[in-house]
Amino acid sequence: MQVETSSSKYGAKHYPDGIRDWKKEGNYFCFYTTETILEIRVIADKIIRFRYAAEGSFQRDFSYATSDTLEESPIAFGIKEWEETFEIYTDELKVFIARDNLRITISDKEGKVINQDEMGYHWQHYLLKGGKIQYCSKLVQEGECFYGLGDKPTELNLRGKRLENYGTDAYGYQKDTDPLYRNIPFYYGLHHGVGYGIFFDNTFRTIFDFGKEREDACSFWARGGEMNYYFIYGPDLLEVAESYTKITGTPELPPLWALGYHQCRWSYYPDTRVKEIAKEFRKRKIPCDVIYLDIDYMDGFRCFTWNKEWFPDPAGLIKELAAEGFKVVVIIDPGIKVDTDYAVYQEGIKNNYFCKRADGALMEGDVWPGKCVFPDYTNPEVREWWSSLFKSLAETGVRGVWNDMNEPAVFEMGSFPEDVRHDYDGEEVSHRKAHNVYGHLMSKATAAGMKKYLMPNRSFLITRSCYAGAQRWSSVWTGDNVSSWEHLWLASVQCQRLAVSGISFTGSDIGGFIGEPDGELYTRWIQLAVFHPLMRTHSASNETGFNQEPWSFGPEYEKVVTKFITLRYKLLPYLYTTFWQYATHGTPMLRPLAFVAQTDVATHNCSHEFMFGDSLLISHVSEKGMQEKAVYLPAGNWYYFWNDQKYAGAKEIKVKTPLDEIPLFVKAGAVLPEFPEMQYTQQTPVTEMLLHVYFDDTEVKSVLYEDAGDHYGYKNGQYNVIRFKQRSTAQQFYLKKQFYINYETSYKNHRIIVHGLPFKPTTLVVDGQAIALLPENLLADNTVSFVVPRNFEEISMK
Ligand code: MIG
Repeated sequence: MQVETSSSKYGAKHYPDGIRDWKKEGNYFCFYTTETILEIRVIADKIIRFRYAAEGSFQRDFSYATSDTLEESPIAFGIKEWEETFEIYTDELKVFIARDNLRITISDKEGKVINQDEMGYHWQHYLLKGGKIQYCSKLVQEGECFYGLGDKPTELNLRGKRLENYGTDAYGYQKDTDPLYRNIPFYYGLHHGVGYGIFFDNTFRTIFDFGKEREDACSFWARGGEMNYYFIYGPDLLEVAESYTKITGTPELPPLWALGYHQCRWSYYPDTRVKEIAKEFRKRKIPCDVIYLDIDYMDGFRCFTWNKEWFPDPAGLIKELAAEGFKVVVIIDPGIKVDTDYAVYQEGIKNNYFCKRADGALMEGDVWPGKCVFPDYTNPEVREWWSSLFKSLAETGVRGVWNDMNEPAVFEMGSFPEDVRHDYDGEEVSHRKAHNVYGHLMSKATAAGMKKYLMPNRSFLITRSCYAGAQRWSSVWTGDNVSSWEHLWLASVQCQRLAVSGISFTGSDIGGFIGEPDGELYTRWIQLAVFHPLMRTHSASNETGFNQEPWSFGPEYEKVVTKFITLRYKLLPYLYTTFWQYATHGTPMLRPLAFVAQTDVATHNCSHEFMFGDSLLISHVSEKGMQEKAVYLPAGNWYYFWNDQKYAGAKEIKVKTPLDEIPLFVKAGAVLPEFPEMQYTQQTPVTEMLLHVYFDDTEVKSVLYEDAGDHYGYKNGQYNVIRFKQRSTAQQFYLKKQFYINYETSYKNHRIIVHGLPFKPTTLVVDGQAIALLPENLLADNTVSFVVPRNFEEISMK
């Protein structure tokens, strides 16, 4: 054992000494040094879990992040004993453990180093507060870039930064504010074209240093708990993302309406105002599916109550809105008003459900209702109770819930003091260990309740705080942002980062929560948000009376905003398919360019652009008055969405950016499905589904997923997966389809529009039958449109 000097806050640093003994049991290995035990668990070919017991005994092996469905798949692996190391190998990886200091080197099967300990594991007594600080340090590899870590409002590549996770109500945060609301201790490394991930599953305050303190060291530590991390190998970053998402769990499919447009404000009230807003959308023909009720719908901010004066008949209001195609989402905060006449308070007190301080007094703090107490969501019994409270909301017709203030946020104090006690599923811990999962477990209990009471309908949840894995039950938004151009960029970076951190279902408050955007900023923000999985306008404009609705900025802007919200609805089959890919494979819906072209260093620091799904590349307009934008296109061919101009990638190009266009590219060869225009999802049955096919002479695959858009029939196979393969040549267009079909769509035909044909076609053959092409089929010299039955299998054109 090697020991360094100590200070009054921290004890000496302890480094493991040599391996004295080892054992293998099933798929795990243990290595014993004088003090420290290292457990290595082979989870899969490319996933290895490392756990360290500082002084001879492991803590309870328990996680709020990992999915119950995570299987440790039986695979081929083994161990070799070398003179200086042990080597654990799988078909994909080699893990070397140094005999004299326990340091780890991980390489691919050819021996190329992927990740290597610098000092590796070490620990230190936390003299000031008790417990042990758990460290691990790795070497920064040449040219290494770092990504991930949830919602950090900073450059996409985290190299040179130090960041931490301790959920915080960061009202009006700015670039580089840290920490923010969410706690996702997961990062990626990329060097020499090879990507990997490290998920440090520890709920204490966690800190990551990506070569800031020492240029050549990447280290991460927690102020308690255990060093417990998953190493996830790619080499493709997207594959790392998929594996991480499988470890921490994939979501169910959301109701289709949740992918529509959401309108929110702090707050819409009384009920007549809510109806007015809804009417305005329909009158102006601006599509919208969801209206939110912020805190003012409640009676004195008491959760699960309604303000009788402003909302005398909530069920009636919701019914009326439903008839117009609107769903209602209501906010629920964790703070329960101290009020002896209030049933939720009474029940919680009676059953001992609220958090207590170390001395046994209730944890009391001021939030919106005044003095409040707070449920201990880390107690499974409390979670069950909390879930049950949603019965009345569901019965009133509420279809989604918005969990706020759950970092937890407390006025004046900021959050809970660290001495607050928590059950932590039977472990009994202080707030230091439970803080980062407080909002996580609140949202988990909320989701469980809404799901139960809304059955057979799907429900929707949005939460502000969470820990890794919350994507299993909730969406998130980026919190209290500001109406500024810098925040438009932050929204883009934060959503990309959340998506590669397992949480794809995310968006920002369009237009900014704090402050007042002008028409141009609002319009540019709407254009970006069409390509965010969650599309919601929200603002805190109650005080000033400022309005932030799509029509608030005058007719010129309204027209463009309407065009883009309409486009959102046309793209729904594509967005929904992308969600399905995420839900089934864990593939992030938003993909930073570094994740789609990782061997191209030009993409590594690119934060202005990203892909939404397999086929669309977006680069938002980022400055006031911008007339033109430089866009980097990764390798391959791309069509400009607005005029079908074709570009070859692996270079930067410039496009004009008039107010009614955002730089938007379609991957050549792709099939892009499109709904007809609508005012809300499932307004009328879709009678014809458009398929835009973008000609290319390389082989390109696309997919379309369809189901009822609600209910759980898809879990019993009631869905369609249609796979397209375009294999055209310069002389012939050729599209082939394969499908699994078990859901009856309302439409029977596809209108197909082929873009960018290099020739003027004369013959069209559909499933072996020649069909005459008439002049009206030619939309332009290189654009052809025709109708085919939904179940076609093969189309060619010369
Ligand atoms: O202390 O419910 O981030 O979206 O409108 C502010 C009022 C509390 C903060 C949320 C914001 C919400 C607001 N809430």
